[in-house]
Amino acid sequence: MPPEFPTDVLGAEVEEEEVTFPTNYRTTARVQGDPTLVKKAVDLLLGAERPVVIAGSGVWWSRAEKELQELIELIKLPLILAQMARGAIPEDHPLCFGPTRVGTTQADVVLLVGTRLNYGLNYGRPGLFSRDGKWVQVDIEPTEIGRNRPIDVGITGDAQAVLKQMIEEARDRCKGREELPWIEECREYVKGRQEALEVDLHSNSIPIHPARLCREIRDFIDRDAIIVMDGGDTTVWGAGILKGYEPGHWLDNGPTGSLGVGIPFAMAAKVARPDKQVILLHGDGSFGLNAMEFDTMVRHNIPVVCVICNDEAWGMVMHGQQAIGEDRVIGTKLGFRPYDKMVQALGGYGEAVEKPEDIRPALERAYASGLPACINARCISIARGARRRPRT
Ligand SMILES: Cc1ncc(C[n+]2csc(CCOP(=O)(O)OP(=O)(O)O)c2C)c(N)n1
Repeated sequence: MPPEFPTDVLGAEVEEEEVTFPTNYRTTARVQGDPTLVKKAVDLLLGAERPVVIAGSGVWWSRAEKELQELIELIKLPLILAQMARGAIPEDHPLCFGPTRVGTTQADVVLLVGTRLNYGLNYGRPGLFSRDGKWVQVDIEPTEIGRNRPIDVGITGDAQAVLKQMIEEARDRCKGREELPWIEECREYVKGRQEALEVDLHSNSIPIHPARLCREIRDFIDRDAIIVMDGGDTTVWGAGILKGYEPGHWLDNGPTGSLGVGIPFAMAAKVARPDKQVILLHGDGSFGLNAMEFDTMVRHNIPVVCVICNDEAWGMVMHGQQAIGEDRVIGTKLGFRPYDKMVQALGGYGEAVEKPEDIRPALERAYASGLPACINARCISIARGARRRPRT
């Protein structure tokens, strides 16, 4: 590998006492929110009939999980989690609705904490979010506030610090506060969505339905497994079916959808937390981008288990093409590549899976192997909600 620094710099010798090592070079100060705006935000939340909180990765970076939980329990607010905030609050908490965009079309007050209105939240697109609702946004980066839509109360500040301020402001005003009927409506909505998914979760179809694949993974992995996802439709299925229960245990393509991050992320997660199960759910197209990093994992003995939802396509893009017309499918069919054999050849564990009942035994064998492993599952190519998509 060519040096990235001039060799004379790399080879230079210095006396240790001449060096200032980087200790205490970061402040522990947290940016507090403007108290007037904090009060306004709490007034809005306490006066709301249909409030919703959407929390994103900023909650993780600021380690604000405890405060987030305290606030939603105090005011009794339904919570939606996006990206790295998945698992910030266990997703079986009665006020936590995971990634389901519950109630956003009817909400009269929306509190955004540490998240952009990025593509994961459809940029706050009208129609998906209520038009007349009041919006409160808390973000450490002032230019993010109001970027994609007008904000009624914009609070620049650290998520943990501002949530603490909101808790202090709300505490005495919440004595005897009961749950709004709205929360039950949210629960009913999520129940309905889950029921609609039941058939797919238990599908026996061959090739395998992605929902069945995700359910098998969900039922198999430990509650504190680190979940990594990379792909298009695959990650939409995975995000809706897998659940986060621990802060900082969820890594995906992030706000720009950058494919190829899966193996590097999973590898880093396993190195950081060797005691944990790391599961990587991958699309087949995106797997190809950094697949050779399996060699790195073999050489350094990093036993990540990767399951490929192999729909033989750049699925999400292909489905977009198909929505215009079958004749518009260009360059997105990939065929079934034996990635399992590739991983085997590199010294890892590899297995192809064709039938849904073989997924769980394959997961057991992959984890038991103690090797970096690839389960290459042949799946049907289907977008979540495809039945509702317009066809022309
Ligand atoms: C680096 C990068 N290139 C291109 C895209 C555009 N893109 C979004 S989804 C997708 C298809 C992904 O296919 P695959 O990984 O097989 O997952 P699937 O959609 O089939 O589940 C593409 C190409 C992207 N998000 N990132």
